[in-house]
Amino acid sequence: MIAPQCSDEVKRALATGSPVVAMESTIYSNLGLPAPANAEALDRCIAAVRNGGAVPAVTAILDGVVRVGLDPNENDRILGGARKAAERDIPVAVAQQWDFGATTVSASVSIAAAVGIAVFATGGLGGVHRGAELTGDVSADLDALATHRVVSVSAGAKAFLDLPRTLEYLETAGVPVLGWQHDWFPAFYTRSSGLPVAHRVETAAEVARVHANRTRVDSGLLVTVPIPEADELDPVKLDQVLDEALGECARSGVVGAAVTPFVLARIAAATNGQSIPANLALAENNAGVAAEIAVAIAAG
Ligand code: PSU
Ligand code: MN
Repeated sequence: MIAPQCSDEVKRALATGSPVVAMESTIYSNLGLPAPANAEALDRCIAAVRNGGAVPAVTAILDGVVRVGLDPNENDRILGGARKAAERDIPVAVAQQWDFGATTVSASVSIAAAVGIAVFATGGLGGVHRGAELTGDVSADLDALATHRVVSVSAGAKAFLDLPRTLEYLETAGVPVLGWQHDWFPAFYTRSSGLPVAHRVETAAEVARVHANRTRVDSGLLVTVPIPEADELDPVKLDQVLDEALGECARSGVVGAAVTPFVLARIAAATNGQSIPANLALAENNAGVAAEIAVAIAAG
Protein backbone atom coordinates (compact mmCIF):
# COMPACT_ATOMS: atom_id res chain seq x y z
CA MET A 1 0.00 0.00 0.00
CA ILE A 2 1.20 3.54 -0.73
CA ALA A 3 1.86 5.13 2.67
CA PRO A 4 -1.35 6.62 4.06
CA GLN A 5 -1.46 10.40 4.32
CA CYS A 6 -1.50 11.49 7.96
CA SER A 7 -2.70 14.91 9.11
CA ASP A 8 -0.01 17.20 10.56
CA GLU A 9 -1.39 16.67 14.04
CA VAL A 10 -1.26 12.87 13.72
CA LYS A 11 2.23 13.02 12.17
CA ARG A 12 3.52 15.11 15.08
CA ALA A 13 1.94 12.82 17.66
CA LEU A 14 3.42 9.69 16.04
CA ALA A 15 6.86 11.29 15.71
CA THR A 16 6.92 12.16 19.41
CA GLY A 17 5.37 8.90 20.62
CA SER A 18 2.25 10.69 21.87
CA PRO A 19 -1.01 8.71 22.22
CA VAL A 20 -3.20 8.42 19.11
CA VAL A 21 -6.54 6.62 18.68
CA ALA A 22 -7.64 5.52 15.20
CA MET A 23 -11.35 5.56 14.34
CA GLU A 24 -13.32 4.08 11.45
CA SER A 25 -15.59 6.10 9.15
CA THR A 26 -18.35 3.63 8.16
CA ILE A 27 -20.44 4.16 11.30
CA TYR A 28 -20.50 7.95 10.73
CA SER A 29 -21.39 7.71 7.03
CA ASN A 30 -24.78 7.07 5.43
CA LEU A 31 -23.99 3.34 5.82
CA GLY A 32 -24.00 3.62 9.61
CA LEU A 33 -25.94 5.86 11.96
CA PRO A 34 -28.85 7.95 10.62
CA ALA A 35 -28.41 11.75 10.37
CA PRO A 36 -28.19 13.83 12.51
CA ALA A 37 -27.05 11.21 15.06
CA ASN A 38 -24.02 10.43 12.91
CA ALA A 39 -22.61 13.97 13.25
CA GLU A 40 -23.23 13.94 17.00
CA ALA A 41 -21.51 10.55 17.29
CA LEU A 42 -18.46 11.80 15.43
CA ASP A 43 -18.19 14.95 17.56
CA ARG A 44 -18.65 13.07 20.82
CA CYS A 45 -16.15 10.33 19.93
CA ILE A 46 -13.52 12.86 18.84
CA ALA A 47 -14.08 14.86 22.03
CA ALA A 48 -13.85 11.71 24.19
CA VAL A 49 -10.48 10.83 22.64
CA ARG A 50 -9.17 14.36 23.18
CA ASN A 51 -10.51 14.54 26.76
CA GLY A 52 -8.70 11.27 27.41
CA GLY A 53 -5.42 12.89 26.36
CA ALA A 54 -4.99 11.32 22.90
CA VAL A 55 -5.12 12.56 19.32
CA PRO A 56 -8.13 11.29 17.32
CA ALA A 57 -7.30 9.86 13.90
CA VAL A 58 -10.36 9.18 11.75
CA THR A 59 -9.47 7.01 8.77
CA ALA A 60 -11.11 7.34 5.36
CA ILE A 61 -10.32 7.14 1.68
CA LEU A 62 -10.95 10.56 0.17
CA ASP A 63 -10.38 11.22 -3.54
CA GLY A 64 -8.49 7.95 -3.77
CA VAL A 65 -6.08 8.84 -0.95
CA VAL A 66 -5.87 6.82 2.28
CA ARG A 67 -6.17 9.42 5.02
CA VAL A 68 -5.46 9.28 8.75
CA GLY A 69 -6.76 12.23 10.78
CA LEU A 70 -9.07 14.67 9.04
CA ASP A 71 -9.27 18.42 9.11
CA PRO A 72 -12.46 19.52 10.98
CA ASN A 73 -13.75 21.07 7.73
CA GLU A 74 -13.53 17.64 6.10
CA ASN A 75 -15.74 15.95 8.69
CA ASP A 76 -18.85 16.73 6.64
CA ARG A 77 -17.57 14.54 3.84
CA ILE A 78 -17.57 11.41 5.94
CA LEU A 79 -21.13 12.07 7.16
CA GLY A 80 -22.44 11.66 3.63
CA GLY A 81 -22.79 9.11 0.88
CA ALA A 82 -20.11 6.44 0.93
CA ARG A 83 -18.88 3.22 -0.54
CA LYS A 84 -18.03 0.69 2.12
CA ALA A 85 -14.32 -0.11 2.15
CA ALA A 86 -13.13 -3.18 4.05
CA GLU A 87 -9.41 -3.95 4.12
CA ARG A 88 -9.52 -5.80 0.80
CA ASP A 89 -11.19 -2.82 -0.88
CA ILE A 90 -8.47 -0.30 -0.02
CA PRO A 91 -6.29 -1.01 -3.08
CA VAL A 92 -9.37 -0.81 -5.33
CA ALA A 93 -10.54 2.46 -3.76
CA VAL A 94 -7.08 3.94 -4.35
CA ALA A 95 -6.68 2.59 -7.88
CA GLN A 96 -10.15 3.77 -8.90
CA GLN A 97 -9.88 7.03 -6.93
CA TRP A 98 -13.08 6.62 -4.99
CA ASP A 99 -14.55 9.91 -3.85
CA PHE A 100 -15.29 8.57 -0.35
CA GLY A 101 -14.46 5.06 0.76
CA ALA A 102 -15.82 4.61 4.28
CA THR A 103 -13.40 2.46 6.26
CA THR A 104 -14.79 -0.48 8.21
CA VAL A 105 -13.05 -1.94 11.24
CA SER A 106 -10.83 -4.18 9.09
CA ALA A 107 -9.75 -1.29 6.85
CA SER A 108 -9.16 1.04 9.78
CA VAL A 109 -7.13 -1.43 11.79
CA SER A 110 -4.90 -2.20 8.80
CA ILE A 111 -4.35 1.51 8.12
CA ALA A 112 -3.63 2.17 11.81
CA ALA A 113 -1.02 -0.59 11.85
CA ALA A 114 0.57 0.73 8.65
CA VAL A 115 1.28 4.13 10.25
CA GLY A 116 2.10 2.82 13.74
CA ILE A 117 -1.08 3.74 15.65
CA ALA A 118 -1.48 1.26 18.51
CA VAL A 119 -5.13 1.73 19.47
CA PHE A 120 -8.43 1.76 17.56
CA ALA A 121 -11.93 2.58 18.83
CA THR A 122 -15.30 1.68 17.37
CA GLY A 123 -18.86 0.84 18.42
CA GLY A 124 -19.27 -2.81 17.46
CA LEU A 125 -17.23 -5.24 15.39
CA GLY A 126 -18.38 -7.30 12.48
CA GLY A 127 -18.27 -11.03 13.22
CA VAL A 128 -19.75 -14.40 12.41
CA HIS A 129 -23.31 -13.97 11.11
CA ARG A 130 -26.17 -16.18 12.24
CA GLY A 131 -26.51 -18.93 9.65
CA ALA A 132 -22.83 -18.60 8.65
CA GLU A 133 -22.62 -22.39 8.57
CA LEU A 134 -24.70 -22.09 5.35
CA THR A 135 -23.78 -18.64 4.00
CA GLY A 136 -20.11 -18.48 5.06
CA ASP A 137 -20.68 -14.85 6.09
CA VAL A 138 -17.84 -14.02 8.46
CA SER A 139 -16.67 -10.41 8.66
CA ALA A 140 -13.11 -9.60 7.58
CA ASP A 141 -12.92 -7.58 10.81
CA LEU A 142 -12.00 -10.75 12.71
CA ASP A 143 -8.98 -11.63 10.56
CA ALA A 144 -7.83 -8.01 10.64
CA LEU A 145 -7.83 -8.10 14.45
CA ALA A 146 -5.73 -11.24 14.33
CA THR A 147 -3.12 -9.95 11.86
CA HIS A 148 -2.46 -6.29 12.70
CA ARG A 149 -0.59 -4.88 15.66
CA VAL A 150 -3.45 -2.84 17.09
CA VAL A 151 -5.55 -2.90 20.26
CA SER A 152 -9.22 -2.63 19.23
CA VAL A 153 -11.83 -1.35 21.65
CA SER A 154 -15.50 -2.20 21.05
CA ALA A 155 -18.78 -2.93 22.85
CA GLY A 156 -18.60 -6.47 21.50
CA ALA A 157 -19.91 -7.18 18.02
CA LYS A 158 -23.00 -6.09 16.06
CA ALA A 159 -26.07 -7.03 18.09
CA PHE A 160 -27.59 -9.53 15.67
CA LEU A 161 -24.55 -11.71 14.95
CA ASP A 162 -23.87 -15.23 16.15
CA LEU A 163 -21.94 -14.17 19.24
CA PRO A 164 -20.87 -17.66 20.46
CA ARG A 165 -19.34 -18.41 17.04
CA THR A 166 -17.77 -14.95 16.88
CA LEU A 167 -15.99 -15.67 20.16
CA GLU A 168 -14.95 -19.13 18.93
CA TYR A 169 -13.50 -17.57 15.78
CA LEU A 170 -11.51 -15.03 17.80
CA GLU A 171 -10.13 -17.88 19.90
CA THR A 172 -9.12 -19.88 16.82
CA ALA A 173 -7.52 -16.84 15.19
CA GLY A 174 -5.50 -16.19 18.35
CA VAL A 175 -7.03 -12.86 19.39
CA PRO A 176 -6.98 -12.26 23.15
CA VAL A 177 -10.40 -10.97 24.26
CA LEU A 178 -10.15 -8.79 27.35
CA GLY A 179 -13.29 -7.76 29.22
CA TRP A 180 -12.95 -4.17 30.45
CA GLN A 181 -13.84 -4.27 34.18
CA HIS A 182 -16.43 -6.89 33.23
CA ASP A 183 -16.62 -10.71 32.99
CA TRP A 184 -19.01 -10.97 30.04
CA PHE A 185 -18.81 -10.42 26.30
CA PRO A 186 -21.06 -7.38 25.78
CA ALA A 187 -23.95 -7.54 23.32
CA PHE A 188 -23.68 -3.95 22.04
CA TYR A 189 -26.95 -2.41 23.34
CA THR A 190 -26.83 -4.59 26.45
CA ARG A 191 -24.00 -5.17 28.90
CA SER A 192 -23.85 -8.93 28.70
CA SER A 193 -24.43 -11.61 26.09
CA GLY A 194 -24.27 -14.23 28.82
CA LEU A 195 -21.02 -15.48 27.27
CA PRO A 196 -17.91 -15.13 29.43
CA VAL A 197 -14.84 -13.33 28.06
CA ALA A 198 -11.56 -15.21 28.24
CA HIS A 199 -9.98 -12.64 30.57
CA ARG A 200 -10.99 -9.64 32.61
CA VAL A 201 -8.82 -6.53 32.91
CA GLU A 202 -9.20 -3.63 35.31
CA THR A 203 -6.80 -0.97 34.05
CA ALA A 204 -5.32 0.53 30.90
CA ALA A 205 -1.84 -0.29 32.22
CA GLU A 206 -2.82 -3.96 32.28
CA VAL A 207 -3.97 -3.80 28.65
CA ALA A 208 -0.68 -2.10 27.73
CA ARG A 209 1.25 -4.95 29.38
CA VAL A 210 -0.75 -7.57 27.49
CA HIS A 211 -0.09 -5.66 24.26
CA ALA A 212 3.65 -5.55 25.00
CA ASN A 213 3.78 -9.30 25.60
CA ARG A 214 1.98 -10.56 22.49
CA THR A 215 3.66 -13.67 21.10
CA ARG A 216 3.10 -12.73 17.46
CA VAL A 217 4.52 -9.47 16.13
CA ASP A 218 1.68 -8.86 13.70
CA SER A 219 -1.31 -9.51 15.91
CA GLY A 220 -3.81 -7.49 17.84
CA LEU A 221 -6.13 -7.81 20.74
CA LEU A 222 -9.71 -6.96 21.51
CA VAL A 223 -10.86 -5.04 24.56
CA THR A 224 -14.61 -5.33 25.07
CA VAL A 225 -16.32 -2.50 26.95
CA PRO A 226 -19.94 -2.87 28.06
CA ILE A 227 -22.35 0.00 27.37
CA PRO A 228 -22.69 2.24 30.46
CA GLU A 229 -25.47 0.96 32.76
CA ALA A 230 -27.57 4.12 32.39
CA ASP A 231 -27.72 3.70 28.60
CA GLU A 232 -28.38 -0.04 28.40
CA LEU A 233 -31.51 -1.25 26.58
CA ASP A 234 -33.83 -3.89 28.06
CA PRO A 235 -32.21 -7.26 27.17
CA VAL A 236 -35.49 -9.22 27.11
CA LYS A 237 -37.22 -6.71 24.84
CA LEU A 238 -34.16 -6.52 22.59
CA ASP A 239 -34.00 -10.30 22.15
CA GLN A 240 -37.62 -10.27 21.03
CA VAL A 241 -37.05 -7.42 18.57
CA LEU A 242 -33.98 -9.12 17.11
CA ASP A 243 -35.78 -12.42 16.61
CA GLU A 244 -38.70 -10.67 14.93
CA ALA A 245 -36.48 -8.51 12.69
CA LEU A 246 -34.30 -11.46 11.60
CA GLY A 247 -37.40 -13.58 10.95
CA GLU A 248 -38.76 -10.78 8.80
CA CYS A 249 -35.45 -10.57 6.90
CA ALA A 250 -35.63 -14.27 6.13
CA ARG A 251 -39.28 -14.15 5.05
CA SER A 252 -38.88 -11.10 2.82
CA GLY A 253 -35.56 -12.14 1.29
CA VAL A 254 -33.45 -9.35 2.81
CA VAL A 255 -29.88 -10.67 2.64
CA GLY A 256 -26.22 -9.61 2.69
CA ALA A 257 -25.38 -5.93 3.11
CA ALA A 258 -29.08 -5.00 3.35
CA VAL A 259 -29.49 -6.90 6.65
CA THR A 260 -27.67 -4.38 8.90
CA PRO A 261 -29.68 -1.25 7.96
CA PHE A 262 -32.94 -3.26 7.98
CA VAL A 263 -32.39 -4.74 11.44
CA LEU A 264 -31.04 -1.49 12.91
CA ALA A 265 -34.12 0.39 11.65
CA ARG A 266 -36.39 -2.24 13.22
CA ILE A 267 -34.53 -2.01 16.53
CA ALA A 268 -34.86 1.80 16.48
CA ALA A 269 -38.61 1.58 15.78
CA ALA A 270 -39.23 -1.08 18.41
CA THR A 271 -37.30 0.82 21.10
CA ASN A 272 -38.98 4.19 20.37
CA GLY A 273 -35.67 5.45 19.04
CA GLN A 274 -33.77 4.58 22.25
CA SER A 275 -31.25 2.45 20.31
CA ILE A 276 -29.72 5.55 18.73
CA PRO A 277 -28.69 7.37 21.95
CA ALA A 278 -27.54 3.98 23.28
CA ASN A 279 -25.31 3.55 20.23
CA LEU A 280 -23.86 7.05 20.68
CA ALA A 281 -23.23 6.49 24.38
CA LEU A 282 -21.38 3.23 23.86
CA ALA A 283 -19.27 4.61 21.01
CA GLU A 284 -18.29 7.64 23.09
CA ASN A 285 -17.52 5.47 26.09
CA ASN A 286 -15.32 3.18 23.95
CA ALA A 287 -13.43 6.18 22.58
CA GLY A 288 -12.67 7.32 26.12
CA VAL A 289 -11.41 3.88 27.17
CA ALA A 290 -9.31 3.67 23.98
CA ALA A 291 -7.69 7.02 24.81
CA GLU A 292 -6.82 5.75 28.30
CA ILE A 293 -5.20 2.66 26.78
CA ALA A 294 -3.31 4.74 24.20
CA VAL A 295 -1.97 6.94 27.01
CA ALA A 296 -0.85 3.84 28.94
CA ILE A 297 0.87 2.33 25.89
CA ALA A 298 2.61 5.64 25.10
CA ALA A 299 3.83 5.83 28.72
CA GLY A 300 5.11 2.23 28.26
N1 PSU B 1 -21.58 -2.17 13.78
C1 PSU B 1 -22.79 -1.54 13.64
N2 PSU B 1 -23.04 -0.94 12.43
C2 PSU B 1 -22.13 -0.94 11.39
C3 PSU B 1 -20.87 -1.59 11.57
C4 PSU B 1 -20.66 -2.20 12.78
O1 PSU B 1 -23.60 -1.54 14.56
O2 PSU B 1 -22.41 -0.40 10.32
C5 PSU B 1 -19.86 -1.62 10.43
C6 PSU B 1 -18.41 -1.51 10.91
O3 PSU B 1 -17.73 -0.60 10.07
C7 PSU B 1 -17.86 -2.92 10.71
C8 PSU B 1 -18.62 -3.36 9.51
O4 PSU B 1 -16.47 -2.96 10.51
O5 PSU B 1 -19.95 -2.88 9.76
C9 PSU B 1 -18.58 -4.86 9.29
O6 PSU B 1 -19.26 -5.15 8.10
P1 PSU B 1 -19.27 -6.65 7.53
O7 PSU B 1 -20.16 -7.42 8.45
O8 PSU B 1 -19.83 -6.48 6.16
O9 PSU B 1 -17.86 -7.13 7.55
MN1 MN C 1 -20.09 -10.07 5.41
